[in-house]
Amino acid sequence: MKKILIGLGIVVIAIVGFMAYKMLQPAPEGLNMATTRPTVDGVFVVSIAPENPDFRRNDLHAWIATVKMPDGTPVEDAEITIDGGMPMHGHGLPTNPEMTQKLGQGRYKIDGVRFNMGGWWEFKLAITAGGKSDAVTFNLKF
Ligand SMILES: [Cu+2]
Repeated sequence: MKKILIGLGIVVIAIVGFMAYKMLQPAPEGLNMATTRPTVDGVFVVSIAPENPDFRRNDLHAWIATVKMPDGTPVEDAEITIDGGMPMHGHGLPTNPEMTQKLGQGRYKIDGVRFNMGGWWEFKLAITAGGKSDAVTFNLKF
């Protein structure tokens, strides 16, 4: 019985240690931090910016995504779904952000965003417009 408990203790310490190690790893070098990027297949060019640049970690806040064609034409009537998370922690976004408003000129409001931890986040947008779908992943650090 004692041996089993010691064994269990070792396993727990190993798991906690591994998680702490993963959490404390710095983000990989050379991450592309651009906030304007072409989508994976080059269908759209997307820019993102927080609606209020002074938001603080843990604030529930909004982002504005601007979707254009590669020639700069704004993309209207796009549908956008949002995903993301912290790759080094193995968890997703703490909320389910949604595109709530089409602001015109290719601009879309994404509500319900919250980053609850410091570190490297991926912010992923899947975009459908004009019968075409493509996706883009932004890297963010807080
Ligand atoms: Cu995390």
